[in-house]
Order: sequence, then structure tokens, then C-alpha cells
Amino acid sequence: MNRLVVISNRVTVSTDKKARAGGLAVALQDALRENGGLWFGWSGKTVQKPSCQPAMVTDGNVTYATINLSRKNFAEYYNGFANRTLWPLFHYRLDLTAFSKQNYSGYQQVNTLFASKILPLLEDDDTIWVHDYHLIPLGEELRRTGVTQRMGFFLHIPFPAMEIMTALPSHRSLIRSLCAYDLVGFQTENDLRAFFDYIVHEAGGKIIGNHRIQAFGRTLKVQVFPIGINTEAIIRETLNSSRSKMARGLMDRPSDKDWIIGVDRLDYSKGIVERFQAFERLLENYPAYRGRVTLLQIAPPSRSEVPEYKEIQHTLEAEAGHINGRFADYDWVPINYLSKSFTRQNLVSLYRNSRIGLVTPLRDGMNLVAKEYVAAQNPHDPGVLVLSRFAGAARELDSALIVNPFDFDSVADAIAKGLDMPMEERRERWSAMMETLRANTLGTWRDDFLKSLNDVR
Ligand code: ADQ
Repeated sequence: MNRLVVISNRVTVSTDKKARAGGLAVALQDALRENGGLWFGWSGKTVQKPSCQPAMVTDGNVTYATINLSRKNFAEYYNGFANRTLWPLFHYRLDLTAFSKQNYSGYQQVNTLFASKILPLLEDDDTIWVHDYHLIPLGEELRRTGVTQRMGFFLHIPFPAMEIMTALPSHRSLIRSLCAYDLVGFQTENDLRAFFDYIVHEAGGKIIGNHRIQAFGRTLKVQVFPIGINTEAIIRETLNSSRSKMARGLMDRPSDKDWIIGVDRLDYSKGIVERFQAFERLLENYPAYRGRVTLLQIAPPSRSEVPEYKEIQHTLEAEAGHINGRFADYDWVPINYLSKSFTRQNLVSLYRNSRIGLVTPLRDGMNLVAKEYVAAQNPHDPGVLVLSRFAGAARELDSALIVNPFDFDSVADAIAKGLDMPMEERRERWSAMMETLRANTLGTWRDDFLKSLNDVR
């Protein structure tokens, strides 16, 4: 096997104790360690005058190389084109998509900068794996400088329908640059279909079978790799967490009260406002649940420099205030909205102690919370997952109660069905989902992608 080079917007250095090593970071670090590797990306810092050389940290056979960005680059590339153009567009929010030539040019500049800094660090036999929408043009930039190594790209977010994609003024050059990779991976068949549609009907390309397409003068492989979780690690964490102070506190709460849990980064794509409204509908349509169920919503702020993200926090606070004002009683609050992060250990305890996992994004590439909720359940008395049909995870977790998050009545009905679901049905649905989560883990996702990339030529 060749040396692996991972390139992503942010880098998680394994020696940085402060970095919250999420599942994905650990999975990538494992792959890097296997045959030695390099992880390149932005340090997370913006400075007045970025230094010319990447900062390098070595841990065993893995090197982490990071660069700082200027404030202007950061504003245009990250807050601008990545998070105010591509993110909303790829999540079907044309109404929130801000098109700006200047931001697009900043996005391209940072991709060119990344390419120029990585180039001297590359070795002839490297396998290069680029992650996510921040770095779509990077492959083409590297090819332009003569890089011939195998290069793969994985899109963590949805690929939008052609009609949405073509609203982007620079759609053609963006998709042309995506075709510079040898392998492009998507989360679901739906994303792949949307991509095929663009290639055939907009780019004049061809699907030539065996996961291959021809477009923009190149032949490449395109494939679906649904990202998974580290299922066994979640199960272990759940068992360990039962000893934590928080878990003990949770178990002491009155047994006639149930929790419904929502866990998200604060983002409009996650449908949290609509979730609150569906919960309000539950309390309107099913008065028997008043005083009996609480929606525990955990949503720490993210991307707070982007105006739309500030706004959603205010909207959520107002919505929770309105519902609590309308229904709360001296001994019960309908919505407990916590705008902070939790450790993984506490998170899995909360999952396990909640009767319903309410995961209702309006669009989501995959949604790992849905998978984590299922893995954290008690096999003898599992909770019920209510899952949006617009989350990539709905393709695999089809034994969940699948809902349309825009239809509040149907979400309220599904919650009520979940709260009253007999034990046998809960176990059956849970077992079917666990089988999938055991078969397709984060590790198999990574290995399948790398195997497919290594088989390209
Ligand atoms: P995200 O949009 O960030 O990721 P998601 O998959 O839901 O979304 O969650 C990522 C991780 O963050 C999960 O492991 C979750 O436990 C953790 N997390 C979320 N909220 C948290 C909180 N309040 N406190 C602590 N931890 C929290 C993008 C795409 C997704 C895709 C992933 C992976 O948008 O569609 O599933 O990448 O490819």
C-alpha cells in the first residue's frame, strides 16, 4: 500500500490534547498510521500575514501539516463561498444562497494556495484523499501543476438536483474541477443520481458503466460510500457512561416522564425550528402527552460569523419560549433547549435515556446522530428513532419511523406512535438497524473508499 495523504479544511492533530477528536478524525488517523501518511489543511487560525511554510508536527509515521489563512481569505473562502454559497445551495436553500464573484475568487485562491503548499510535500506513489465542499477545485489545481498521483474526493454533504446546481453562476467550472479526481464518492444513491443527471444533461458527458463516467475530457469513477459510525466504540462508551454522575442523575428522574432528544450543530439544514413546531403540534393534537414528555434539544452554535446562523439562534429561542409559555406547568417544561456541547460520554447517556431520537433535518448528507442514537440504545428496552426522509441515513435505517419534516402532523403522529410502540416492535426495528450499523461502520466506509481508489488504475 502507498502512503496516504489526507487533505481537509481542518486538521485534527492527534497530539493536540485540546482537539476534540471526533469519530471521523480517529478513523482517518488510523488509516494514516497504517502505511504512514500526511494530513494537510488549515490550522483554524487567521493571521495578518500568513507564513510561507506549513507548520509541521510529526507523530510516529504521521505528519500533520497546517497553514494559517489571512483574514480576507478566511472571510471569502470559508464564511463566504463555502458556507454562504455552497452549503445552502447543496442543502436546497436557494433562498439563503449568496452569490458573490469576490467570494468565489477567494475560494479559488485558497484552493490554489493549498495546492502550492502541498505540492513540495508529495511523494511519487502517494494516494491523495480530499474531503468535502471546501476543496472541490483542489484536485484540478494539483493536476495543473503536474500531479499524476491517484486522487479521490468524498463529498460529505448532499449533491443537489441539477436544477438547483445550475443556479450557481460558476457551476460548470466547479463540476469540471470535480472531474479532475480519479474517484468521487457520495453519501447516497440519490446524490449519485443527481450527479449523473448533471453529467449527462448539463455537461454532455457519458455514463460508461462499472461506476465510470466520461466528462470534461476525463474518465473517472463515481461511487456511493455511506459514512458509518464506530458502532462498537459507541456501545462501549454507553456501557461505561452508565457509571457517570450524569447518567445516575438521569436514572433518578420520575419514571412516568419520557424524553425526546434532538442533537445537532445549530444549523438551518437540521430543521430544528420545524422540529419545535412539530412538537407543538404533538401537544396540540395529543393532549395526553402534556406533562409527560419533554423535548431535550442540544444545539451548540456553529459558524456564528455567518449572519444566517445568528438569526436561527434567535428564532429557536423565541420558538421555545412561545411553546413553553403556552404549555408549561409548575412541574413541567415542554422544551429544554441547551445551546452547548456535551462530551461524548454524556451524549450517549442522553441518547440511551431518551424514548425517542428525533432527527428531522430538511436535508442532510448522512446524519451521524441518527446512527449514534440507535447504537446507544439498551437492546432489552430500545427507544424509537424518528428520522427525516431527507437525511442520507434514511436509506440505510429504513426501520426507523420515516417522516417528512415539513409535514408537522405526520411528525407528531410518528412521535406518538413511537411513544406508544410495544416493546416487541421496538426491538424488531432496533435489531434491523443495528445489523446495518454493525455491517457498515466508519472503518468499512474508509476502507471501501481507499480500496476503490487504489483499484482505479
Ligand atoms: P454535520 O453536519 O456536522 O456533518 P452530523 O453527521 O449530524 O453532522 O454530526 C456530526 C457529529 O457531531 C456527530 O458525531 C455528533 O455526535 C456530533 N455532534 C453533533 N451535535 C453535537 C453536540 N451538540 N454536542 C456534541 N457533539 C455533537 C457533515 C454532514 C453530515 C454527515 C457528516 C459526516 O453535514 O450530513 O453525516 O458530515 O459525513
